[in-house]
Amino acid sequence: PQVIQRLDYRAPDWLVPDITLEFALSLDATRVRATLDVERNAEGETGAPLRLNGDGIAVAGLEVDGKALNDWRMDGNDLVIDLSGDKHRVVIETVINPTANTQLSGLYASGGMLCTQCEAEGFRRITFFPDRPDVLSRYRVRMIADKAKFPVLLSNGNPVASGDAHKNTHWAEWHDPWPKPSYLFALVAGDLVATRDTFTTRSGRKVDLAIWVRPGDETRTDHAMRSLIASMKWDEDVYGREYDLDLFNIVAVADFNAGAMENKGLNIFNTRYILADPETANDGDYDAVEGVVAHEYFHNWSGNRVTCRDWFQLSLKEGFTVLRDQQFSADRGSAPVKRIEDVRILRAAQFPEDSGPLAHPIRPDSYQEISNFYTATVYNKGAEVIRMMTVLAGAERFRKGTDLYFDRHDGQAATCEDFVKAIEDGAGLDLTQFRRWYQQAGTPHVAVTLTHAGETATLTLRQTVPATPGQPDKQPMVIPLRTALFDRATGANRGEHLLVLTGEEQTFTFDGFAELPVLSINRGFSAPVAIDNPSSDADLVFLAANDDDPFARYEAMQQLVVRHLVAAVGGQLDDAARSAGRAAIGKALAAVLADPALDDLMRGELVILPGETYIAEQLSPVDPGRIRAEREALKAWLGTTLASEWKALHDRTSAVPYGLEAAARGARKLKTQALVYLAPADPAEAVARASAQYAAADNMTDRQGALMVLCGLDGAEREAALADFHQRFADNALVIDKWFSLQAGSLHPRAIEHLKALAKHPDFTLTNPNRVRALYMAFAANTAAFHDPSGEGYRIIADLILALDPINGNVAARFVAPLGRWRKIEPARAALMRAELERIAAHSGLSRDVTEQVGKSLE
Ligand code: HT7
Ligand code: ZN
Repeated sequence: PQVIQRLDYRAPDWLVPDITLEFALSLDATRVRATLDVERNAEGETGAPLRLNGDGIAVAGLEVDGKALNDWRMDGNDLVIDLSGDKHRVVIETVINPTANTQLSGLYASGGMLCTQCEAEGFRRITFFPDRPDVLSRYRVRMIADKAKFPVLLSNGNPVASGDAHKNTHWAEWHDPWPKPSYLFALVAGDLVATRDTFTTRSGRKVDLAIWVRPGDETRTDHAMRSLIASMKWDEDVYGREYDLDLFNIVAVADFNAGAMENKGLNIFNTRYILADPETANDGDYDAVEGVVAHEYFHNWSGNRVTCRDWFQLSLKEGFTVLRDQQFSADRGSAPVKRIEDVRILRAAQFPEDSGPLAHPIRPDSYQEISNFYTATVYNKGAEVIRMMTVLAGAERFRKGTDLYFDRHDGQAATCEDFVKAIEDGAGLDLTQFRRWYQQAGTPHVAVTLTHAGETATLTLRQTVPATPGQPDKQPMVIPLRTALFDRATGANRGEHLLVLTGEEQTFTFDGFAELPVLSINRGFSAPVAIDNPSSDADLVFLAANDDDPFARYEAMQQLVVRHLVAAVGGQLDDAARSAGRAAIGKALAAVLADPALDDLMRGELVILPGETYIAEQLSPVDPGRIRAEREALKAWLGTTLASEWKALHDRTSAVPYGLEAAARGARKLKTQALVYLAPADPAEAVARASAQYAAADNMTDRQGALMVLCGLDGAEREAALADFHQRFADNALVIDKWFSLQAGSLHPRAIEHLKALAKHPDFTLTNPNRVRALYMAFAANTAAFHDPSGEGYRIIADLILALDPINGNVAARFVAPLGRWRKIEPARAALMRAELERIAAHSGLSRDVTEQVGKSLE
């Protein structure tokens, strides 16, 4: 396979300052006429021919400077034209079939409408073009289409003109004044309705806002619109960034490979991240809509005005934009709870990636298929790396850095190095060693020892960065750790220190402690590292109840449980140690349940047990069956021991009426958590309460929570609730996705059997990515089912990959990672996992996406 190397970057030989695209749109034969004004790039290779990328398209006509041209050649997928001068006009015609485009990249059909997805390399499936992010063009787009089928015609920028044409057709012309790379081009044609609003920017520009959806869905766009308006205001207030067109359009489509796309002035969204109302969207869905709407809007500056020079720089826009959307959501709701959620995602998705065969730095060095690099590492670890810059610089100086970055690079295609340099210069930091975060993969581990002598506490920190594929030896990183020491006598801390670990080992001393203090380290999760913390269980119980940093409270609680479960799974606990461990956890949990100073949203975070993947990360080799068994056993013990507390909690929270405010949301979170603990302890009680919660539910959070608990248990109530849910929401695809997920991800011992039946359900289809993810991602994350000792779970996922790959290689490739973790799993299962990867690899005609992921997973 061809491997693209970061260091092979060369400036483009030709630029395309202007392009006009004319589309004669139809579902199965769209004609595209592209007029490219091309000019030689002084920085390119002298005399180089014009090389235009294509993918699955053919030349249906070609003119240069007004004359038909036959003297062109294909080099693989590239169209190559020898041009004598420095400036030419090249006109290319292609014909594409959007309905046949099941890959959902380029121009495709979704439920009778037409839409585009061009990032990363979809534009070349529409027309021949230098499809790379450092070629920026002004776009003029003319569309002609059947008026009844496609009454709405949208593209980037501003509408210029429109009118009726021959035989029931109409046309529209759009112009985008901002030069942009081809990956930001977008077009939508369909029968859509808009919810409208306006936003006036701080300099007084009135911007028309529209969210376009299929008729009937317009009642569920309010939350997205509110989120958009709040994002526009926030970016002005916090980053000084103002919107730069008179119009901002969002379109929601049901078939979409990712979450959403930041096309200039015309964001295209997965319906999942736009549509929300209390009956059909849970509280997490509301947060996701807010976060993704903000994320795409923020790209207007971090991604569009300043774009990426090449795809190795993806984290330049994605890491920074994730940080910005996280900061926005933190400001909108509870900042500590948002931080905990972000860390939970990082640990569940990014830590395993960083310790597996697909590990890569946030700025990768090579790729075969760039779509495989839209990863938790590039996005979430990328955000953590920039967050560390904010910790080192402080908010004010960091803002000086981002101002300088936007000033310096506005209108350019920039690199991660440009970003770091701007923060360095603007914030006045030396980030020389810090740059290693861009170069080295792997989650650093920090081993901690705290000793005490006389009046002095001595903290020793030792870092190791694990070897990752292609990077056997690592250099020490810059690790900023917000730290506090608590006085045992007073229970108070002496103020927070920012300890910056730069060497392999460093010692820090603290005077004035009469006895060994209690250590609170990596507060706020100031660095994306794993801390090997020696604190006793008693100290963790103390921190869980008393730390003044909310994240540290959560962390202490997690550590207490993780430590216990890791020992239990490893068979290291005798009866006495098991009882002592459980007692410590029970005590901490009881304190959390009783603490009147805690709000319910935060309480909800503190009572959630660490996830199975995070526990697995601490073990090697992993026996997933034992993790499930021990975690469930602990849950059952806590459910029994604190049974009256859980019942009282369920009663109290059930009395809180529905609302979107924090208190009501917190109550809903706890309501289902109470059932989660009661389920293994007292199934009959849990079934009765869950059925009542389901029946009384006036919102999706309560209904889905109750159904989730019922799904894991046997009985008529389970079947009745599932049937009711399906029938109630039969015409709502996003809710039916939940119905699939709940069953595939359930704790039920026959989850595999359920999955096999669901795969044959008439509502299941391989052509809709949301539906595929709903069923199979939930299943792959269901450790007991996926890791069934028979290997059936592995076979199911391998079969899925093989069936899905010809339809949608991009989505198929996402399912390789669960099988790729085989090296960390106990030998019997590992052999079965590896065999499935080999079975996939033996197939001919695999997509580049799946080939790369499977190849790396077997290396
Ligand atoms: N920038 C967007 C990336 C994206 C994408 C990538 C690969 C295949 C399909 C895709 N759809 C959107 C999303 C974002 O980060 O905002
Ligand atoms: Zn993004």
